[in-house]
Order: sequence, then structure tokens, then C-alpha cells
Amino acid sequence: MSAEDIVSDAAGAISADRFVEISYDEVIPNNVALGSDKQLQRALEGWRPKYLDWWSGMGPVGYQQSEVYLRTAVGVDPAGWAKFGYVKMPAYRWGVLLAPKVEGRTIPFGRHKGEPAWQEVPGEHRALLRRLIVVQGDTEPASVEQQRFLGATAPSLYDMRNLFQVNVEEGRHLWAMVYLLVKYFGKDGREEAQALLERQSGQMDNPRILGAFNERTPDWLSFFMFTFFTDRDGKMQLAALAESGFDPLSRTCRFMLTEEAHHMFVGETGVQRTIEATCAAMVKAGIKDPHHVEAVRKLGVVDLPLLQRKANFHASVTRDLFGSEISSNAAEAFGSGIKGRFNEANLKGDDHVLQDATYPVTRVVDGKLLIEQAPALRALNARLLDDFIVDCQGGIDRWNKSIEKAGVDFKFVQPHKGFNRRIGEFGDKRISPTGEVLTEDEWTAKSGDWLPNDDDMQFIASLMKPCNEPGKYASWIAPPRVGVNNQPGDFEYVKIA
Ligand code: BYC
Repeated sequence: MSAEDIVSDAAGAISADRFVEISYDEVIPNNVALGSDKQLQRALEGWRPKYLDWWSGMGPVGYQQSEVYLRTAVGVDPAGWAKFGYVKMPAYRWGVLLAPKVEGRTIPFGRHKGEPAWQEVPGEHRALLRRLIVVQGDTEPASVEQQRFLGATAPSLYDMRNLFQVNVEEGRHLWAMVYLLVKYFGKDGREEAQALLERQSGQMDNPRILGAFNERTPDWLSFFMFTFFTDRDGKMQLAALAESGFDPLSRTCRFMLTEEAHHMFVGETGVQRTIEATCAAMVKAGIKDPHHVEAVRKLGVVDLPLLQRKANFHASVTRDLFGSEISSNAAEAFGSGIKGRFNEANLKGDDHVLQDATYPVTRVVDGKLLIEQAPALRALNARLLDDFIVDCQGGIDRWNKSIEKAGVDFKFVQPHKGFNRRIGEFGDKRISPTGEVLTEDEWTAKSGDWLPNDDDMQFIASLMKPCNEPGKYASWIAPPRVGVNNQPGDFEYVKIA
């Protein structure tokens, strides 16, 4: 099916009552009545060619003329209506999609709690709001840039397709933030929208804003760990912004969250399938000890201790994305009704204002880890980080179950919160994965056991060979249990041009 077919199918679908209307007849698909806001339409249509230039210059390398079996959103209701079909990536219908408006919605937290949600930017909070939207927007193209070389070493067409699906959706998430900037922030917003296409991941002079988005994603294990851990930061941050008193931001983030879920699925199942391949190969070869690294690597699979080191790296770098545990910025964002807590509106048992509340924060005092009660308002980043760690554990437990099922004696654990941090309470401290405070020398002596070392990276690089035959998978990863949209095992997810 061509991009045009998707468009006409989508146009048919939206005539049905149950779809929240998305117009696919326009240059920019949208459900924000773009056609009746000529100024906004002109601004977005002016930005679009620059975006397409960025996509061709900084997006996936190669495969731009390949037909990829992609999902395009054709509705924004909770069921996440989607249409699957072959599309060349540059013809993907990037657009502006907001979750439906909730009539009578009020601000769920902070000083303005209970007041009607804002439909326009509240003047007094303009700068803060713009900053948060820019930070969020900056991560989206950054991740596409980080992943741009991965197509060439995809372990299967299924995985290649998932990579490209993630990439086009991150592109759409950029559109979502650009819509907010251009519609609500006038000239400043248009300049910020331009700057989002100019900063570049890892570039010395004009890097992306947040640390993790300037790291390399050099191989597929990094990609899976990134989508497991870092996209989950996306989930937590978007969920906090979805609570915002600024209703257009809330609606934008609510729809983005439905797309984010797929990215985390790609990450969790990618690691899971890697584990499955490793355990199956070990069992077949009669290797009992998961630490018998040399023997395991000879089988062309990834040893579990290496996977743990990869997880340690991505977990710790991602935790930095939550900012300082104690933050006056976060207190201000909450107090002013701009950014809530995870699941704010459904949190029971507090007043959602937090003026007198406290929250336990782990700190290093006199070389020891202590838990101190901090003012809850200033500890919101610490709380979101804790929520994130709990959220990660569900996936890690599922990985451990499959190891146990295979009869292999190994368990993934999350490193201590303070391990390998650069931002916040632990930014200038050295903490082991099990939570001991270390000297610099102790850290230097041991960190190679806890983080991927040169040997690991060389071994991973040696495995990164493309496997482009439909239905075939690289040695180090098991096939998925179910195909995309229930397609059969030998489905050609990417028709390589
Ligand atoms: N690297 O009080 P602080 C996603 C800066 S991922 C570099 O500690 P605050 C996605 C901070 O900007 C989700 N700088 O923290 C995932 C501030 O600078 P300014 C992205 C950092 O402000 C995968 C200063 O340090 N969305 O969507 O409370 C694929 C002091 O800040 C870092 C968001 O993050 C760092 N790691 O919180 C694709 C939500 N951390 O302003 C996409 C929007 C802090 O003084 N952003 N700094 O110049 C926010 O809510 C907040 O900006 C942060 C920081 C949570 C990031």
C-alpha cells in the first residue's frame, strides 16, 4: 500500500463517527483545524521544508527510498487507531495530533488548583513553559540523530522496520512541540522551532540540551536499552506534562504517550529476545555458568554480564535526565501548574499543593548514604526518578523470568540510584552499583566491571552484521513471538530499494 492509499484510507476512516477527526487532505495532517488558522498554517508550512531537509540530512542514513511497513495514526481516541501500510519514510504523514479536549477540565495541582485549565499561555509562566517545551522538543530529533546509522546493521527486517517506526514517530513528536511553539509563542516560538533543527546530537559547538541525547547509540543493544530506559524517561516526563494546566500541552502529551508505549515495547522485547537467544544457545551448548564469557561469546550470542553492564550504563545516563533531585525549577513548574507529578490527577491522599509535605531523598552526608526528608515541592525530580525506577522494574522482572525459565542462574538488577551519575545529589560522588560510597581510586579500579568496557564494545561491534532476508534473524537475537500487525514470520517489513 502506498502513502497515498493510507491517506485515502484514512480519509475514509475519519468519516466514521467514532474517529476524532484528523484531516489528511491537507499538506499537514491535523486535528486542530489548521485550515482555519491561516497564520499558523503559513508558519508550519514554512517550517515543513526545513524539517524535511533536516530529515534527509540528519535522519536515517539510507533506506529513504525503501518501502517500509509503517503505522500511521488515523485517530486520536484512546484505542489509538492506526493504519499499517508500505510508506517511503520521507512521505510519512507527519502532522499535528492532539488528544480530545476534556470539557470543563481544571488545573489538577499547584497554586492554581481547581481553576479552569488555560487555553492560552498564562503570561506570568510564559518563559518557564517555553523552556520546558523546548527541552522536550529537543530530545525528539536528537534521538533520531543518535540512531541514524543503525539501519545498516539491523539484525532483521522486523527490527529495521521497528527502528524506522520509532524514528518517524520521534519526528512527529518534534512536530507536536513545534506546533505549540509556533501557535502559542509568536516570534520567539518560531525562532525556537528553527533552533530545534539546528542543534545536533554530539556536536561540540551546538549540542542537544540534555546529556543523554549527546551520547552515541552505536549498536542495536544500545538502541534497545535506549528505548527501554530513555524512552521511559520520555513516558514519565510526558505523563507529568500531560497533567499541565496549559491544556494544549496536556492534550499534545496525552496523544504522544500512546506512541511512546510502542517505543518501550521495542526496547523491552529487543532485550528480551537477546536474552532468549543467549539462554537457548547456552542450554544447547551445555554451558551452565553465565559468567563463562569466552565460551558464551563463541556461540555468537551476548553474554548476560555484558547486558547487565549495558543496562547499568543506560539506566544511569537516563536517570540524569530527571535533573537534580532537589530542584527549585521543578518546584516552580509544579507550583505554577505547568508540570505535575506522574499520575497526578489520580494520586490519592494529598492536597496536590504540597506546601507542607515532605519526601524522602537519598543524599550523601559525610561519606555515607542517608535518607532525609526534604520539602516535597523541591523534591519533585527525586520523586519522578523514583517512579521511573519502579516503572523500569516491571520490564526487568520479565527479563529475569525468561532467564529463570531457561534454567540459567542469573538475575538482572538495577544499579543503585547514585551509580555513575553526573547530575544532582550524586553528580560529584562515586557510588558502586550496590550503593557503597567509593573513593576515586576505588571507582577507577572497578568501573570496568560495571560499565561496558572496550572489549565489550568490540565484541558487540563484531556481532552487528545486517540480516536482511525476510524471516531471518542475526544469531544473537530470537525472532519475535508475534509479527507487526500479526504479519507472518517471513513478512517483508522493508522492501530495500
Ligand atoms: N543534562 O533544577 P535542575 C524524551 C539543566 S525524554 C544537561 O537540576 P530541572 C525522549 C537544566 O536544564 C524526556 N542539563 O533540573 C526519550 C537546568 O538548566 P537551566 C524529555 C541538565 O530544571 C527518548 C539546570 O540543569 N523531556 O522525551 O528541575 C527518545 C538545572 O536544572 C540535565 C523532559 O525532560 C541533563 N541531564 O529539570 C525521544 C521534560 N538535567 O534551565 C524523546 C521537560 C538538568 O537552568 N524538561 N539540566 O538552563 C524538564 O522537565 C526539565 O527541564 C528537566 C530538568 C527534568 C530536564
